[in-house]
Amino acid sequence: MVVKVYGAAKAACPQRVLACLIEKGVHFELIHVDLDHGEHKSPDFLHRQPFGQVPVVEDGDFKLYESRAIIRYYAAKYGDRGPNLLGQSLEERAMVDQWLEVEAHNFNDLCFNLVLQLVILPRMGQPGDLALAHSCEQKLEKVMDVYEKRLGESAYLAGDTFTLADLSHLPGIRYLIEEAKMGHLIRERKNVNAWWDRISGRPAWKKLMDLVR
Ligand SMILES: N[C@@H](CCC(=O)N[C@@H](CS)C(=O)NCC(=O)O)C(=O)O
Repeated sequence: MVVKVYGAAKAACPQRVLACLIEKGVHFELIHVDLDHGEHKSPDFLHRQPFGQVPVVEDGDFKLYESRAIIRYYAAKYGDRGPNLLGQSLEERAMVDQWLEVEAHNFNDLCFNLVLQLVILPRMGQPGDLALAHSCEQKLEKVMDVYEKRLGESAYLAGDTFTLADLSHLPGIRYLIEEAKMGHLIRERKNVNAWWDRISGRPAWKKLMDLVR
């Protein structure tokens, strides 16, 4: 069964899902949703995702939205295939959940706002709010200090192996480094920098970047 992924290849949230599907060797078809022309707000699309956002997956009759729910689903569904992205013991799984929550609630909002103000709004011909971007950058410095300490204790966020907790950061950090020119947040921290090199060097992520570019 080919999984249908509705989204835009260049958007971060669909990339989170695509990275997971590639890690797990799941066949997918990407159905482009034209965000630039508001296709995600059309009645047809709202029928699939009532908040008008990508990604959405369709797997036979099963439909799911919210990128982190989707990656959890596929990591569990294909638990016996490819790398274990969820952790083995109850405690390992709880650590994966903890860092997935940190990504969603401590990291993502700041990262998204920085990219919005510095990249997306200017690209749409609107000035970004530089004061807001600066405040997000300052807050993200503090968040990354926590990551730096954590990654001094283990090679990956949830422990010794790559999991969804790491995978979930890939799209946002790539945006920060390559598009928002905020690479110093990563590069100036030894452990975070080594972790980024490890996770962005994975064949699945490189394959996705080849597809996207
Ligand atoms: N929490 C949602 C967020 C989805 C989201 O923000 N998607 C963005 C693309 S990365 C989008 O559709 N933006 C258009 C919009 O919000 O109008 C998820 O993780 O799936």
